[in-house]
Amino acid sequence: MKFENDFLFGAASASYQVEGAWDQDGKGPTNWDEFTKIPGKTFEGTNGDIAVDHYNRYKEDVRLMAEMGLESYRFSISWARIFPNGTGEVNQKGIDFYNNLIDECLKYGIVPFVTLYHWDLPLSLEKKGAWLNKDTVDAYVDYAVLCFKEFGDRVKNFITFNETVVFAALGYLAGAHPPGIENDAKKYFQVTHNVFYAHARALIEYKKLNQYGEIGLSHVFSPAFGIDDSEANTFAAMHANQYQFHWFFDPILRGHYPEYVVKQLEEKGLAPDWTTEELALIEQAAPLNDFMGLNYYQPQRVEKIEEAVEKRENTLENSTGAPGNPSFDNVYRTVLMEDKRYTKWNWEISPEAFVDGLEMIKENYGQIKLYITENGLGDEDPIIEGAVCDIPRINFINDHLVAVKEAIDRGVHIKGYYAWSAIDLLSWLNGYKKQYGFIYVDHKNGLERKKKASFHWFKEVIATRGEN
Ligand code: BGP
Repeated sequence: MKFENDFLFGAASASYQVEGAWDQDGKGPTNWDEFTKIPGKTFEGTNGDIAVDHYNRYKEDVRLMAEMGLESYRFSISWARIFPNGTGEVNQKGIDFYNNLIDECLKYGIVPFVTLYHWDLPLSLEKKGAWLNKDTVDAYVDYAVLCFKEFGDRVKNFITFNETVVFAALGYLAGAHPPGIENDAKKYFQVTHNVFYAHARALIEYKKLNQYGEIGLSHVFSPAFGIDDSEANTFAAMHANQYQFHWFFDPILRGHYPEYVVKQLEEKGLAPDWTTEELALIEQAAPLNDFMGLNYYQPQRVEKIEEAVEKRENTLENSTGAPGNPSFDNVYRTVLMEDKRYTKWNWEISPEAFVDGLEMIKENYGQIKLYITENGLGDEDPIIEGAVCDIPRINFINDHLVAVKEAIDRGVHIKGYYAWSAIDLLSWLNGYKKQYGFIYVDHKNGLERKKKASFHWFKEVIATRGEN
């Protein structure tokens, strides 16, 4: 495989997972600062108070990324560093931090790819109903505009939101993310709509500023496949894709919600409270998306449920929820299959399904520009004589890069690949036990950074554009 010169090789992170410094320099508290302190909510009570202290060590981290030859670094801004209360007073020190981080990237020619919202919401907004409250949308638009004005001269790639399905579903169906509510489908759909509306408004504001950069959003991409070709399971896959794929991609790229889902939600009284103005703005914004970011980890294998199951199990060991759980409407469940490969956390490893999924995007949404904004292997990395030998990660990323190239050759428009993650970081529910980075962080030794085997391997991949 050989990637074109304008294809970006990058790696990603998110503020809460790396920065630490949770109350340093005027940052306000967030929903996650509070949530992780509730007993039993995270693995062994881990939290991001210190994380890997990227806030104080960003220079060292960016230098290591530069040494790896990274062409782009995707990171998120913590809203509460900029607006400690979500709205109102601005914290200049927060702005200074991101200016410094951006400049540090640019110093080495690393393209900063900035996510505005990667789940850490200022606590004052969380307390007022978070994304259920349309005031949060107004506050978000103000925050986004401030970021465009402060950073848009040097940041040419903005992601408005990361993975709406995850924070909405884990927050309001599984109860595993803030605000920890279970089985409230009405609220879940309302949150998704409010986020799409916020995305639309931010896009329109961005374009008004004529900053000539790119803006889009990142969705988790977990295409559903039936466990066999039976009619029932083919239907289950179609249904899952309508709710988990089209519900998220259609409003962004087509400007309206999928009819199949809308009709069912209306029948069940679960349709969001939406106004014609909001729907019109979503439609108006659709052609303004410059790209779509895809976070791909695994596909879903689904089977139709014949008898409704009431019980829903959540496990901290697996943030996607225990396999076998029914969908919110009891139509299908996800299944582990004997002939598939899985990570230690039961996430399926399937570069083949990645290629099929990317083709699905092309069939449905044509030539929209895509960035793979996350892909990686969560593992407990083996340490042999002091060296971090993360060979399974090398194999995983290699196979997924081959899949990306295959999709490009089949005509899918993909312009970059961001490994999750640049550096080891806090896994939302699995603490520091589950690692993803090219750079190891030694928690027993003052958070010392170490290059993993994958660091040297990825450096070679970038240098040769994937040829070796
Ligand atoms: C994505 C999130 C990331 C990251 C990743 C791995 O859904 O955008 O922030 O956490 O998943 O997830 P986990 O840490 O649960 O393994």
